[in-house]
Amino acid sequence: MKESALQIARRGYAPKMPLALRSETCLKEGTKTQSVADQDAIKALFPNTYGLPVVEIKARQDTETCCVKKTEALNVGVILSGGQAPGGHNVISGLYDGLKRANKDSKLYGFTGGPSGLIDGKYIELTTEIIDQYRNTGGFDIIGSGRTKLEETWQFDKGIEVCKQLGITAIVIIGGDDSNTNACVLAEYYLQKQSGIQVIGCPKTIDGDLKNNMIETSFGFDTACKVYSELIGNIQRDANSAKKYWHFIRLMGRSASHIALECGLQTQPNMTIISEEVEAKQMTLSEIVEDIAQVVAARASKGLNFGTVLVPEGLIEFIPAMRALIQELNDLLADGKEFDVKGLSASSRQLYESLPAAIAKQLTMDRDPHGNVQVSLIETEKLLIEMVSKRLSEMKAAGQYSGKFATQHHFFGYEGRCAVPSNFDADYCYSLGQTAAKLIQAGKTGYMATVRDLTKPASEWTAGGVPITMMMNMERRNGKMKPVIQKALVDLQGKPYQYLAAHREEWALSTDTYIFPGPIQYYGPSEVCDQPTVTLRLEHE
Ligand code: FBP
Repeated sequence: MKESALQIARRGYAPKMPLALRSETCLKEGTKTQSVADQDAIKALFPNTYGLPVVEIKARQDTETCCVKKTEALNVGVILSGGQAPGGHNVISGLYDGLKRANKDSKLYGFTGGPSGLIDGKYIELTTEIIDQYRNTGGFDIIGSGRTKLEETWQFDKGIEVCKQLGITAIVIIGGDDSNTNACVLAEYYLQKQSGIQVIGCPKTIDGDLKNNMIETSFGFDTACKVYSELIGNIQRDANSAKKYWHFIRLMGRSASHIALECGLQTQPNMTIISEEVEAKQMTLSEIVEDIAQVVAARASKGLNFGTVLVPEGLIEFIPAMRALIQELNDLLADGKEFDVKGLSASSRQLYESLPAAIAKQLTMDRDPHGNVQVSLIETEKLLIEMVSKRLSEMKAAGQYSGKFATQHHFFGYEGRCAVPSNFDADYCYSLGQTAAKLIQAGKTGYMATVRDLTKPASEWTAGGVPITMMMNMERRNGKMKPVIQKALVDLQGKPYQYLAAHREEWALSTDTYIFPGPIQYYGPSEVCDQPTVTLRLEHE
């Protein structure tokens, strides 16, 4: 197969790693942990994995005995779960290298097509030849991914059977909040059954919503945001040149607005809608439309009939009345039930019937396997264009607006999910894989691999593990209360949002505040190639 020059060059890139992971290591255990909320309920559901200590991987001092216990050859299985995120291949290559370094006879099996590979016994053995082809590449195509949920006892038992056949004693699940929740359920069950199979999770998702005090960012967020920001910057150059279009750009991120916020900070568009703010202010759809129309009119009064608006994919679910409607629809459509509008409450039905037909239809389409509405299929940017256009016509009739409103709409999501990982993601992911190998060697289960201090040079990053139960709370899913990892929404008190809010008015009306980040750079000065996201930098200031 013919490869691009960059593909060939990236194969030779040696990811940077924390110093502690390069030497013989020791695991330092912290104090016992608690779940973030609903402690009694989570403890009762996870009697074996609740309360474990946070662990940190340290370079072993001469006087210490090594506490990474397992030195024998290990057979390990790895699963990619959920949406693609740049860097997944590096988690796998880091894991492979870590296992092989500990014992060259260790084997890594990749379950293919996502979590269903474990249940169906579909796998490939990952050899050096295979791994080498995928180092520092984007995508999940090395073994494929899927959204099957691992949550039923028969699936877990099937997993034990498959692992026994292959001599597998540890599974690494690379996934988002839902997949890591399932990893924890699996770890608990395997301990209860004394199956001898450890389960370790790795924090993946471009959405950036798997983060907390212990997880600074999920992998893939950095690269995806840089790709989208390059595109937004290019559009802003075009808008500045042609001066004739308003561009409405919807950005992926199923629920939280971290991607929109990060891209807003990287490119400084005229407007960035943040769903969490909409919810906090209890805004209606009409109020959002009014805000946009006012900015369009204000720019028009200065002769600027162009601009950019960033719209987070998850917006619709953060408008309180829409959220109530979607919740009712989720419950009504749970378990593949037929949709009947009569099942909605009076207020939700009224709202549902007032929506443009295309949007109403998009709201009732198939749920994902976790019961969530597939927001990536809802074209909010078009809905907003339609409603803003209508509002501007009213304003024109009332003599409050006299500009032109020609529009373009865009949706950036898939463009970034499989991009060649930035140096940050390549390094971070490789380190996560190495960390997972260390946790397995130390006999840990029910942990998520962590790499922290990410705004420092990679050599100073710290690695370790955090008990997954620590990140959990109880939430309503598919009409039932379930233990899940708490999703991190944009913190309205946090520095990244505060920075955006402080500059909002200036960016709305200006012609010279756009930033044009350009494409991701892989080779060159560190300040061009190795910078983490603006979000991380502001959070660590
Ligand atoms: P994960 O949470 O599984 O990482 O997926 C994130 C995401 O890219 C969302 O931003 C998006 O809404 C969704 O996946 C789309 O998924 P799909 O391509 O399966 O429809």
